[in-house]
Amino acid sequence: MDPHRSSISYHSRQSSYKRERDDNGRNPRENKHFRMNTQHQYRSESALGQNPLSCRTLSTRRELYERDFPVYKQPVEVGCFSLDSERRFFNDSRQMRYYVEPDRNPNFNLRDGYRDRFIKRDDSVKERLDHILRWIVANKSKINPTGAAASPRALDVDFVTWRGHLTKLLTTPYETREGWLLAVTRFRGTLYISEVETEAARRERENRTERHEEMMYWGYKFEQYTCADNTHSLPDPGGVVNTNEAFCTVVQTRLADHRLLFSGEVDCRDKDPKAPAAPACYVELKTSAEICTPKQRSNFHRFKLLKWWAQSFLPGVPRVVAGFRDQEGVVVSMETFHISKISHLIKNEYNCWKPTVCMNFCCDFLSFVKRVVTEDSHRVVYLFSWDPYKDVTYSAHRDSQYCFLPHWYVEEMMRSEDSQYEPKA
Ligand code: 0WD
Ligand code: CA
Repeated sequence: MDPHRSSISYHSRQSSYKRERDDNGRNPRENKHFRMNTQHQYRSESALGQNPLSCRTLSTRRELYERDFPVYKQPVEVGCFSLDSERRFFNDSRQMRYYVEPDRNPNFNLRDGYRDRFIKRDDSVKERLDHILRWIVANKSKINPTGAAASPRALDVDFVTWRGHLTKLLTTPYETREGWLLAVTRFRGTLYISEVETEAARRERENRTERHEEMMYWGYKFEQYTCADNTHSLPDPGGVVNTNEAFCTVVQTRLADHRLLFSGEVDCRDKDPKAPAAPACYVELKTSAEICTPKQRSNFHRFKLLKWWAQSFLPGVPRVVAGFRDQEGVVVSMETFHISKISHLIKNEYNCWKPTVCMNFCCDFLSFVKRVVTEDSHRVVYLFSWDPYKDVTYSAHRDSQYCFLPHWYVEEMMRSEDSQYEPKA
């Protein structure tokens, strides 16, 4: 079955997605499209196969993405929202916290409170894009400032997703352990991307060791030692850590010709009222094992800094403050990493990751999604699947367990769109 001609639920085996070879005739549209930029032509062809408009898979091989850095517009914060201690949504910044710089050698005990002052979010509950969609419904005018007349679609963006999903895409060409599944629905012209937990991830989540569970707490405990609730208070390490609470920024930006709207959780902001506007005032907090050997330093550069860079670069968060901890969970030193300097830091690492490969892969993946996801319906999900050392493949599913746009969202968007065309009284 040809996935381009039919989006009726089908589930062919991977081999059937492989492109039909097309050695001679390409159609005139392709020639026109690819004559614009000869260099891009060859790169795209090698990433996508001989015939970019009909290929079924996308390669993740690094060397295919080593070209000029694509245009990535300065991300603009268009709003924010908060999730409270019971995971309730608020269209405001009530969960914003303020960074309080600790000593250089702070001796924070990250294990404190794990047993008696920790409320853990239920991570078996899948929230999909719901919080972002709630924000969109509450803020539609902010996304379409010129009014809907300028655009036939409900939202004036190409993609809506979580920042964390984009981070996974950026790091894919270098990922060797964890695959991913991304569900995509085209609805009123906009592509919504929502992660689906893989079987492997579910097994890992359900079989975490006690040590692993505790270590996941350490990152949140570090936030509690370094964040205050307002500009003139101090952190309260005696309080409860509740991982239901979150402050999320919503940003708009553009990657090449892809207009993106995404949200990401922000740990805290600079408390100086003269600090630059968001997202430039935001601070990402991290903990990491202390670095004692050259091998550990090299691994930190190769793996950790890649993830840290990708996550903060996307929303335009300029710095990561890291607490380095020992085996017992005590923070022994602090270091600030400026996102714009990370690529220099890793330059001496042999065969290291490259920001341009990350961004070009993400860009080509989004182009691939635009080409594949043609049927506009909240009832259809295209499932993109990737495992390390493999190509990206996809399947399409109608009225399936993968549908993720909630009824209240679909109805609200249809209602408001219809009302735009009502004659003015
Ligand atoms: O259910 C899921 N599979 C996911 C849910 C995956 C990714 C995100 N989310 C939700 C969470 O509800 C969270 O509130 O999105 C929100 C964060 O979105 P994001 O910023 O796009 O995600 P990401 O960049 O992966 O994570 C940012 C922070 C993490 O900080 P660290 O320093 O560890 O990277 O969000 C937190 C965590 O503090 N976080 C979560 N908190 C609760 N539950 C989760 C989660 N599943 N994932 C990340
Ligand atoms: Ca963090």
